[in-house]
Amino acid sequence: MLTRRQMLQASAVLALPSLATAQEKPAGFTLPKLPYAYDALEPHIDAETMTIHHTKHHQAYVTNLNGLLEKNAPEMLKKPIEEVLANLKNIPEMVRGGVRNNGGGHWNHTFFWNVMAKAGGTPKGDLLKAIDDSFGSLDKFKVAFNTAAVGRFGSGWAWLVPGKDKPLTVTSTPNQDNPQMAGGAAPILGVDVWEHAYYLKYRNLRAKYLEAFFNVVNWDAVAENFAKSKKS
Ligand code: MN3
Repeated sequence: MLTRRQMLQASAVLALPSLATAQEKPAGFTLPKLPYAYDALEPHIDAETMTIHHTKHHQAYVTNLNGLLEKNAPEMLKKPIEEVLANLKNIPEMVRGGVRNNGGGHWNHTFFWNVMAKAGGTPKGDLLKAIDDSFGSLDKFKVAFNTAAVGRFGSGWAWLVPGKDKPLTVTSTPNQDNPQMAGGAAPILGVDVWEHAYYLKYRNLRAKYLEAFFNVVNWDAVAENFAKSKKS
């Protein structure tokens, strides 16, 4: 005879979905929906910039990535984007640069949309402690981050990443590269410093855009990314 407890345990096991039939990702990449409305980040990031950035720029990376892979490495269309970027050496050399730029663009923008929110809040708990331990204070972190972002010549990104000597460190990458593509850890926060991210509202004033960006950082999402980075 099974006890009531054993019966409950048995039914709990039976209720689990079978991993063996886990669905494969459909072939091809798609533009993810923004997690908020196009005007949600106003006045800091304007609706027109967000609309063009998402529906034109990000869409173009997705369309170009699919086109390049369909013709040159169709098996990669079913892989997660992280796997495509980690295996660029397997992409035919003639299109490797294109897959790098458009695949990186797809990953970076998907990440970027998710680290912003209308009511950004402030860092707390473990994340705030890690920022304090690494930079001295939240304000000093912002200076370090914005220095990296302003100092990125031409187009690229600035990132907050888990560090080796300190819990967190700041870095930047050119074009649509990101820290993982350079063999590093996944970032927990990033900012797009291509002119298309700010030119309509801030013109050439990248520093003004960065100042505004800190009003819409989704610190809960950053904290979640930080917690994940400590598990991996
Ligand atoms: Mn962009």
